[in-house]
Amino acid sequence: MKFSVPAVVGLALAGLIATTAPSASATTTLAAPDIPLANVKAHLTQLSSIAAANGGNRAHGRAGYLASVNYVKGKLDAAGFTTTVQQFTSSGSTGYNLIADWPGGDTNSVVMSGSHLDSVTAGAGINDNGSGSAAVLETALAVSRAQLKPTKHLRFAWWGAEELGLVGSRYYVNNLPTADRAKISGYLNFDMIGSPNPGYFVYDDDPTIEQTFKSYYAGLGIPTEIETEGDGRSDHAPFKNVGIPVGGLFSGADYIKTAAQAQKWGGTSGRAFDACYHRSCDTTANIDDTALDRNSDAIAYAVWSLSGAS
Ligand code: DTR
Ligand code: CA
Ligand code: ZN
Ligand code: ZN
Repeated sequence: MKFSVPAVVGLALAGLIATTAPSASATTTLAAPDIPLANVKAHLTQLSSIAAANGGNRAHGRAGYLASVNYVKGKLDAAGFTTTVQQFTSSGSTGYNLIADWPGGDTNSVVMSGSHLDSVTAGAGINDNGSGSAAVLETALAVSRAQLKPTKHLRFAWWGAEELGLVGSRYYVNNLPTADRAKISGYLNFDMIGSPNPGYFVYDDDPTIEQTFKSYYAGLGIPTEIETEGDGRSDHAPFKNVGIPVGGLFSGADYIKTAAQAQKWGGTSGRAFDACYHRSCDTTANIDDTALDRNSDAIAYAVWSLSGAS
C-alpha cells in the first residue's frame, strides 16, 4: 500500500514506522562509480512532468512539491533506504523535508549530502534545484547499487522551502539535538549544479571538504574557483551556523561570466551562468549536460571518499 506523505508523516513523527530496508550486504567497492548522466536526466524529466501536472511549479505549499517528495521517496524506499518525512509549517503551508539514511556505518560519524527540492513559483526549477536533487538522488541510488558498506554512516536530505529562506534545512538543524549535530562530520550541499553557462565553483567553508572536491576536478584537469556569492544563500548555512563542517558545489546563478572564466571553462562571457534563474524558462532545456555529469560524479567521489568507502 502506497502511503501518501501526510500519512507517513504522522506515523513517522509518532515513531511508529520508518520504512527500513534489509541491512546492506557484504561488498564495498573501493572507487566511486560513474553516475550515469542519463539516470540523472531521467529524474529531471520526472520533476518536469510533475511540475507540468501540478500548476507549472514545484514550490513550497503547492501540490508539485509534495509530488516531488513522493517521487524521490519512492525511489529511495525501493532502493533500501530508511526514509523519514519531517513536516513543518511555513507561510501558512505545510512543508516537508525528506531524510534518507543508508543502513550501516558508524552512526556517531555521519556524512550528510543534501539539496533543496523546492522550486520558485515561476516555474519547474529544473536547474534550481532539480539538478542538485536529481544528482543527490542518483548518488544515493548508486550507494544502493554498490551495497556500499562505508566506515561512516551516510545520510541524504531533500529540503523544503529553501526559496522562502532556507526554511526546511533550518528547521531540521534547529530540531536536531545537540548530540546529534555533533555526529555530523560534514554536510555537503548541492544547489544549482547544471547551469547552462556553467562555472565550476567549490565552497571553501571547510578545508577538507573543499580539497576533496578540488582534487576531483584537478584529476579531470578542470580549474575551479571558490564559491564567493553564497554565504548564507543556501542550505549549508544552518549547518555552518552550528559549527558543522560544510562544503559543496555550485555552477552559478544570475551573476555574469567574465571573459577570463569563459577562457577557462568555455561558455559565453558577458552572460549569466543561468539566465533563467528563478524564471519560467528554468526547464529541462536549461541544463548543461557536461556540468551536470561532472558535478554528479564529483558528488559520488566525495561521498565515497569522505565516508571511508574508498
Ligand atoms: N540561493 C540559491 C541560489 C544561489 C545563489 N547563490 C548561491 C551560492 C551557492 C549556492 C546557491 C546559491 C537559490 O536561489 O536556490
Ligand atoms: Ca557520470
Ligand atoms: Zn532559487
Ligand atoms: Zn536553489
